[in-house]
Amino acid sequence: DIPTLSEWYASNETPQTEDEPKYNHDEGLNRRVSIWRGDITKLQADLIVNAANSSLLGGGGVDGAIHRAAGPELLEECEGLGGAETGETKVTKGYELPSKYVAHTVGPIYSSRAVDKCAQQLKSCYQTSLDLCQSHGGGVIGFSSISTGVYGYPIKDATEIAIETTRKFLEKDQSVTRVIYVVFSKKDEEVYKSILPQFFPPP
Ligand code: AR6
Repeated sequence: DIPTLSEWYASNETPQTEDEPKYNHDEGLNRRVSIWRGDITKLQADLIVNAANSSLLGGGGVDGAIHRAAGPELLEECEGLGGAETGETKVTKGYELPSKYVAHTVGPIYSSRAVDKCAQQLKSCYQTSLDLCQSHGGGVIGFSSISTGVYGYPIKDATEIAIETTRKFLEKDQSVTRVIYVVFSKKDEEVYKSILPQFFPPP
């Protein structure tokens, strides 16, 4: 049972924010967003988002974990996808995973000399994943923290992009009932917890 932001805010644990809220409070939206520290391959969602590479044929990190947990049929389907460009996303079934679908998105390899381009590509990863969740029936989507591992994207910047893209999407969409940000480390959890209240403020 993963608490929603709404439940988190209602608990005695007060969120610590450095900055002023960038959006208005919206209780309906706060009930559709969660953060969860754990292994995304254990999450039961309608669609989980894999931080893949452009081959879409697996790799290390969360990609390796998803392929191991989904079983060999996932790689077979991926072999038919023909890869993807940075910022692009392609969907497969989840096979042995508890989730129905996997959206394989290709995050940017971070470069401090191309910050704007990286930001635009990362935003596209989140946007296209949300769009694909919608077109596959909506429901619960679980995001991994795209590009913030091997690909080196600074966690705070990446988290802001993840959350702002989600906020804008949820305001217009009703089919995605829940967004779960899956974080792997305590440190990443703290970053998400400090940034979420700026985009989904408490009452
Ligand atoms: N569940 C949830 N999050 C995880 C898991 C897991 N089981 N394992 C790792 N993470 P990364 P990238 C977190 O490096 O930066 C692969 O080789 C991890 O702690 O997996 O987009 C691909 O094939 C980090 O916070 O993805 C590509 O070649 C986040 O997932 C390349 O790495 C993303 O880290 C993509 O690099």
